[in-house]
Amino acid sequence: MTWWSASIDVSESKWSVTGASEGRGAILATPRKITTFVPMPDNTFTNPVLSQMASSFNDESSLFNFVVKDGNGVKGLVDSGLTEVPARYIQPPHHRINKQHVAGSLENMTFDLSELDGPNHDQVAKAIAHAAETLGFFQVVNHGVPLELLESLKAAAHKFFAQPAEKKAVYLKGVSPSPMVKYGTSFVPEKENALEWKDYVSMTYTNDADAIEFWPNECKEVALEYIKTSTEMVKRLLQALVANLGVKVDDSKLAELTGLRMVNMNFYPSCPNPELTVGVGRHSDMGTLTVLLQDGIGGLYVKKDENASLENEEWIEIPPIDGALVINIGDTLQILSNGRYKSAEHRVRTTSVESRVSVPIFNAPMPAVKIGPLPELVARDGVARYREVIFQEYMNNFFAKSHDGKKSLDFAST
Ligand SMILES: O=C(O)CCC(=O)C(=O)O
Repeated sequence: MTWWSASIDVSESKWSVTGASEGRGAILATPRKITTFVPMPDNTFTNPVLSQMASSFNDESSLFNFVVKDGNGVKGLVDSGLTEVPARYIQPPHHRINKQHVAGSLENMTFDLSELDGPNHDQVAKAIAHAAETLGFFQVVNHGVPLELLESLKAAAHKFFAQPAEKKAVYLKGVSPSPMVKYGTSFVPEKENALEWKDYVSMTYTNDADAIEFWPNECKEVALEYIKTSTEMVKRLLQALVANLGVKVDDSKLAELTGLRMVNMNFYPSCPNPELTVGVGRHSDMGTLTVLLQDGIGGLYVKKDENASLENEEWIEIPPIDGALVINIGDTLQILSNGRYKSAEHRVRTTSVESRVSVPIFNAPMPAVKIGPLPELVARDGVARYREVIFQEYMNNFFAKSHDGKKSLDFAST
């Protein structure tokens, strides 16, 4: 039998497997360094604590197994006590969130949706459309989602991720009891050179009965209520945005464009090196409209001018506002509007202070729906800026690549 030693240098909290040894079950300890020897009959560590150590955060494939395949997630890494991010999490400089590129915080872009029912309807609808045409991001209050529910959603997210890895890992891709529930980490870890500092659970809505049967107990009721209470708001926003384009789209078509709904719970553990990592890399959302609840930690940024080069780009923070929901335009709405509405490029920084949670609902077309620029707009503009695509194909392309700004839209470009 081969015996291996694993050592922890307590002073630096670096864990590493230091090599084979014939020592037997010995534990050597000094105040700064502990070394222990464990049997390796088939290259697996049996003691869970040591196996964490051994899946050394410097060895790429052990790290990948520990975080991605075994479902420990970034939370598992952080709970192991590491004090430096492993190399696999270090982003190339142009993906890091550099304070010099932050151009302030989003102001005067919070709309009171109750005003859509009163004498200020046109003014508010116009302001919403203007936000959609420029930044692609805004915030809303009096949105119809109860404020207590927002608090319960954040608490449910914390409760889900606080569970031991084995409880969450039952929802890993390939073993989850339903394809409608997926727990994971980063975005597409198999394709990413640098991983994102985020764990998530994603729940796709098909019907109430499936949600109650398959979604995780810790969050199913609140997530379902969130979908139900936000549906009317999404419809009203889309009606206002479509009306502003001067075209008629009936309600059944609007329902088709938001018929696929996914509610995610995102967990961003505190990070020892926020300057080197990202919570979510630069990307736009694939769907029609995203509704996002964020907690009070902050860290969500939107790119100000989509055409700015990497050197000149500026990012605006979407500040947490108690009781507000963040809305952003997705690729589908940019395509439908023939480029008039901007699918917003955004990203999330990490922080060493505290863990952050966010709860987006991605409202997207049903997979079989064809999306393309509305014909009236093509006739008016004299050009179709996008081709017609089946949303399932758009989605397949979206999930096949790592986050890279607005490159997802290239799939539909003419
Ligand atoms: O956590 C956030 O604020 C944004 C999350 C996000 O962009 C995403 O899940 O795609």
